[in-house]
Amino acid sequence: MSFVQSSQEGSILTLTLNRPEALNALNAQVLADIDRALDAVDLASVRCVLFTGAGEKAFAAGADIAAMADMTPEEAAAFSRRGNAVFRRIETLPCPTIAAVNGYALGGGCELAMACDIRLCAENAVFGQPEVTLGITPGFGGTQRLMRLVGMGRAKELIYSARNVKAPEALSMGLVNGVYPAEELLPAAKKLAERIARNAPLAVRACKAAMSEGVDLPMDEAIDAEVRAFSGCFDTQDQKRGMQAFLNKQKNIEFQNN
Ligand code: DAK
Repeated sequence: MSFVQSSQEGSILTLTLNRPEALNALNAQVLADIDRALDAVDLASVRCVLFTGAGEKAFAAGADIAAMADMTPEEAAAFSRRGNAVFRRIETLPCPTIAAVNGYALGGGCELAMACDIRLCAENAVFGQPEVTLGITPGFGGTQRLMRLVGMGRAKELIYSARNVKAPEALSMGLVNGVYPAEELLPAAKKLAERIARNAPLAVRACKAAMSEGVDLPMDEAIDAEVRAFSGCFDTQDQKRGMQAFLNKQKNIEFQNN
């Protein structure tokens, strides 16, 4: 049995953390199951991956505190490396990812959402990095990704104070891109995923690669990343399809992933 449910509709793959009795807390098995689900992503047919949580209360309430309570520093380092490796895989997945945050996204749950390209949330969502209240630091990328998303000052305030942020504030600081009534969250996330999936998939992936690579580079090197992404598109049939369709005034073109 897996703690991650995988279901594909068309080219949209939804991965649902499925451990609702512990608010989808991330233990070693959940991380291994996410890793396995990522192994199974077939980029020939998947154009966007959605992450969400089972149940009405939580996306993920963090790393599993019971599992961490008695870890030695060596075990903690291994757990952190493991979680970081899985989240980095999510972040570097070639196709776009969307977190549909349906409730608590605390600690590792917030970090999982931040490893995705785009975050949408339900009105009941709560974000936070409560680790310092437990005597630890964020361990799955929170000290690094939060400041990149909301700026250094806000990230430091939230991480040092362990203050939780509700959906409207998360929206105002750019941590999420949209807030929806709970029942409209998944449909909205799927609608966005479908809109992304209608575009040339290799071009979308090249945009992701250029932005992900460029964000930490000096501008001249970042622009080189864009030149590589842009020129690479001219090796694809989809560039020819897309431009010919425009020139022929043809609408609703189907891109082919090549
Ligand atoms: N871990 C394990 N179990 C959890 C959990 C968690 N993070 N969060 C909730 N649960 C479990 C509860 O223990 C409870 O289980 P039972 O008692 O029913 O068996 C069940 O889920 C329902 O939770 P509550 O009864 O507490 O539900 P409430 O609605 O009253 O409260 C809550 C919801 C989300 C406010 C509350 O559960 C809560 O505060 N949860 C903990 C949130 C939290 O502190 N999360 C951050 C975890 S720390 C690192 C690696 C990773 C990390 C750090 C370092 N290294 C190795 C360096 C990451 C750390 C974290 O994510």
